[in-house]
Order: sequence, then structure tokens, then C-alpha cells
Amino acid sequence: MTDQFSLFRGWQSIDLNDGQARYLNQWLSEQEQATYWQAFQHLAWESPSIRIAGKAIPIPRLNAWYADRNAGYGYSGIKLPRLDWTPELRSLKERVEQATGYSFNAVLANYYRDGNDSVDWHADDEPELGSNPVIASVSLGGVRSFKFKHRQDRSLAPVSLLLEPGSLLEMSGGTQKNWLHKVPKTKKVVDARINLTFRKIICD
Ligand SMILES: O=C(O)CCC(=O)C(=O)O
Ligand SMILES: [Mn+2]
Repeated sequence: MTDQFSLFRGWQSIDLNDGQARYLNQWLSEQEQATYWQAFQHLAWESPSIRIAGKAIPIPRLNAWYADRNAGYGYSGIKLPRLDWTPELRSLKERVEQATGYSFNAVLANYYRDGNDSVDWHADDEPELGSNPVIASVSLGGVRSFKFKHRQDRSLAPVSLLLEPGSLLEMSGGTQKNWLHKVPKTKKVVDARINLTFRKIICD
């Protein structure tokens, strides 16, 4: 372990005032990280495009959507095909449910090939997630920074964390309603990273 990894183990709560988040580092062992990293190389990664001013622009990362049969999803005009859980995604989902105490029926997987891949300011506030959704986010591979900023209140300072491989970040309460988050691009040389955001789609 290098000293860029925090030494404190156990849930660390992140003070977001009218939002709620907590972070658990070194949650997966190095062996588990290596197993999941290997398995997730073979997810059905896609490079979706969004339309900006009539032009199709590929998003700066790869995506894949795995979910229960009735859990469809789309964001920013992107509708990803729903795929059935792989054994490794299902086992990770069960571990995440155990660690957080919440249940999930879908995962959006993100692949950041290098520091040029990113996700811009957004909230996971699609109507199918319901109000005050709980999102649990697992990181593997390269360390990337993750930022929160409040949607309105400029007196609340932005919050910046480093998402380490093997870590679990849980966002809940008013986080999606009141805050935005992003993974910025970086000019630093960073390893490829896979992030898995477990979600619960409200199905009727
Ligand atoms: O890669 C991350 O840590 C965040 C991904 C994210 O915000 C999302 O998929 O909605
Ligand atoms: Mn998000």
C-alpha cells in the first residue's frame, strides 16, 4: 500500500448538510479486486453517444447496464440495453447489499480508459430511481478524484474525495436532489478504472 491510500478503515461519513454520503476504503481484498477486475473486462462495454446540437457525441467513458428483467433505464437521452446479471456482478451486488443494508436491482457500469475519460456534473435523479435514492458505488483499478457541489447554496463548500480501488461509496438522503457529482478528467497518468453504481429502479 502506498501512502496515497487512506489508512483509516471503517465507514467515514461525508458531511453534505442536506445530503448524506459515506465511504468505506479497502472494502474488497486485493484478491477480490483482482478477480472482479478480470471478470469485468468482459462486460458488454458500449460507447454510447449523446446528441448535442444535432450531433452525436460519444460520451467520454464506456458503459454497460445489468439489471433485473423489469428494470429499464435511460439517462441524458441514452437508453442502454438491459443485460442479465453475470455471476460476478450478482455476487458483488450481494456483498454491496450486505455492507449497506439496502437492496438493489440494477447496476450501471462505467469504464474509464484513462485520465481523458470522465463523467461531468450530474445527479442520479432520473424519475425511475424515486425520491432520495440510495446509490452504492464500487471502484476498481485506478484512483480517481470524485467531487460534489451543491446545486444552489454557494456557502456550502464543494467536497472532494479520492475513490480508491476496492472502496465503496454510498450516497443517500437528499444527495441526488441537492448536490451534483462528477469524476473530472485528469492530466495525471492514471490506470484504467471500473466503477459500478448499484441502483434500485422503482418498477410498477
Ligand atoms: O465513476 C464514478 O465514480 C461515478 C459514476 C457516476 O456518477 C454514475 O455512473 O452515475
Ligand atoms: Mn452519478
